[in-house]
Amino acid sequence: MSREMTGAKMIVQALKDQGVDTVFGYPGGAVLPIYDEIFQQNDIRHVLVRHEQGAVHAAEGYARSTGKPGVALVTSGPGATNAVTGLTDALLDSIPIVVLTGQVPTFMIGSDAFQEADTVGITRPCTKHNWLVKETDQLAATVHEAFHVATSGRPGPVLIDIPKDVQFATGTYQTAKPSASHYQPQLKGDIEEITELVAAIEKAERPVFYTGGGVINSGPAAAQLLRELVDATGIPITSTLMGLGSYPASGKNWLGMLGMHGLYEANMAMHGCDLMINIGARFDDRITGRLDAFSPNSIKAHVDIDPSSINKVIRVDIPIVGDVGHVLEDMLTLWKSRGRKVNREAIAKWHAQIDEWRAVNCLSYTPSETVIKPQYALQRLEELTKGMDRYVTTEVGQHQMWAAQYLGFEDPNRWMTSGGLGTMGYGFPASVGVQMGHPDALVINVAGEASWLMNMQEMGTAVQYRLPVKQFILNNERLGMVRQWQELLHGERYSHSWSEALPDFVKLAEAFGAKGIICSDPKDLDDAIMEMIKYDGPVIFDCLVEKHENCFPMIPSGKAHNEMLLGEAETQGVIQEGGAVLV
Ligand SMILES: Cc1cc2nc3c(=O)[nH]c(=O)nc-3n(C[C@H](O)[C@H](O)[C@H](O)COP(=O)(O)OP(=O)(O)OC[C@H]3O[C@@H](n4cnc5c(N)ncnc54)[C@H](O)[C@@H]3O)c2cc1C
Ligand SMILES: Cc1ncc(C[n+]2csc(CCOP(=O)(O)OP(=O)(O)O)c2C)c(N)n1
Repeated sequence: MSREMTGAKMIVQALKDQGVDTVFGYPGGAVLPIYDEIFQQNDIRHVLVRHEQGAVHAAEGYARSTGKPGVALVTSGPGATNAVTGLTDALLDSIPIVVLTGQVPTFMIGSDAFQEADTVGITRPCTKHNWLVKETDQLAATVHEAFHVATSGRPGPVLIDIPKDVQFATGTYQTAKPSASHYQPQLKGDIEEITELVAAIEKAERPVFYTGGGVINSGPAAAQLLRELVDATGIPITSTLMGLGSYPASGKNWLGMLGMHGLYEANMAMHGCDLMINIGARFDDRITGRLDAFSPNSIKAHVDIDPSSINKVIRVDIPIVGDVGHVLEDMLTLWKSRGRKVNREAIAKWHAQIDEWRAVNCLSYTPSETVIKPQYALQRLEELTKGMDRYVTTEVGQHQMWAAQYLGFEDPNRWMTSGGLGTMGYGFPASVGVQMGHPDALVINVAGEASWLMNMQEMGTAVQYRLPVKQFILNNERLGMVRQWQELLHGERYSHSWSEALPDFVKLAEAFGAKGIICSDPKDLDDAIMEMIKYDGPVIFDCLVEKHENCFPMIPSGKAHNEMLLGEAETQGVIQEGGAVLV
């Protein structure tokens, strides 16, 4: 089907044809023709954010929680530059989003026109791909290609820069033809490599699954297949921050998160395993620690859809390029056809060893009756909300790590956090995006007060669209994660890591027309959390917590897995040097 229409109308039509129901955006001169078209239709909801960074993070939250691509629309110049942090965030975390930017008219490009910025130049390194469209006839096909690129293979952010004259001009609308794209990533893994991996699993005595965000990217069917394979083999499984929920936290083979602030048992299993099966993770430095000491005696397999991810950081013995879902399906078929063999005796011994590491109870902390410990706040939040239709976003810092440690995720797409870029200010707008995608769900942003203030303007968005997002702020009046590093690694010189002028969060909530709750006494915490959950509207919960609590376990940068600091467990003297357990 081809039809004549203006470029602006084409954009809106192409979004509809892509099944888009929500766009997060902020208008300006260079996108007014598109806003005019949005005004004249009812199929796509436009959410007016308060800052373009918020639009992109909201699109990320929407995308991660729904499995559909997120869409943001911003103007030229400052609109586009404000979107850069969100684009980079989505690139590092492999989140599929399509960002549309207005541009000055084609005949003015390069003339230092009002609100002109070289958007494709600026965003080239922080997008998976970007386009400047100079012909209205190319517009619809470019939008369709953009959705294909954003969502295929390793997902990521794409950007289309659209000059204003291209929006006004008339051209021919082209419908989507996905098969026409040159970009067709490999989905099926090499069956010989997969067979080699299955054979290695049969022989392994201390195997471990190391899973990551790629399982979530692949879709819910992949998480289901992963569960089947783990149950069928009985192999213990850990996950990165980005993969939480792929395997249920209540599952019997679950080791908890690994890495810098991961659980002792997960990191020790990675260190001591003889077969590491990486499914959709990228050997990030928060995981590997010191590279020459990383899991020294294991055979390593790596399943990843992005060939450039393989052997980038760690050389592997069994590389498999393909989509997690497809590869797991082939693994399961082979596993069943070969008679489902594992070395049961060795694996039982391996589990016994892991149980010893687990007995260290690395998440223990000193409780308090007078002050709310952040860990306690999250334990109570978990207890009072688990089983609910719950989605959690976070900001960045200690609270983020405690949330990963103390909240349990049973399903994929329920946990949205900024892992790769570590963007303070991500969580609140992301929660707005999640709530737009799941209007009836309980959406909680676990925040630190410093991160939260970075995009607090989105309170206006939450109130305007009646989004009942809960902002659960663990307020330590410190840049907690920075303060912790200064305490442990910089001789307790607390250089600029606290704020002397925090707002009254209850009054702030009220100023926006939302509800504010403050809690400082552990005895009041349950009631206050219940009040937050039950309130039908946006809430800022100011949870005043212990100011100098440290987040453990912790592998200091550049150290090996078996050199982790355990905090409480260590001071109780249960760990020997080298990681052996004394209990
Ligand atoms: C303060 C702070 C502390 C942190 N501490 C930790 C920590 O202790 N532990 C931790 O785990 N992380 C931690 N992180 C996060 C860390 O920085 C990385 O973001 C994270 O470890 C990367 O996760 P991942 O390996 O799963 O990769 P992702 O970034 O999720 O990448 C996914 C990988 O899967 C591949 N992939 C994508 N789609 C598919 C598909 N369909 N099929 C196959 N492959 C696919 C991609 O190519 C990529 O290689 C921390 C972050 C912050 C901000
Ligand atoms: C945009 C941005 N600036 C700076 C940092 C560095 N940084 C990481 S954690 C952190 C402190 C976060 O403080 P807060 O949000 O209060 O959380 P807490 O660690 O206290 O839980 C800082 C400054 C960052 N990650 N992102």
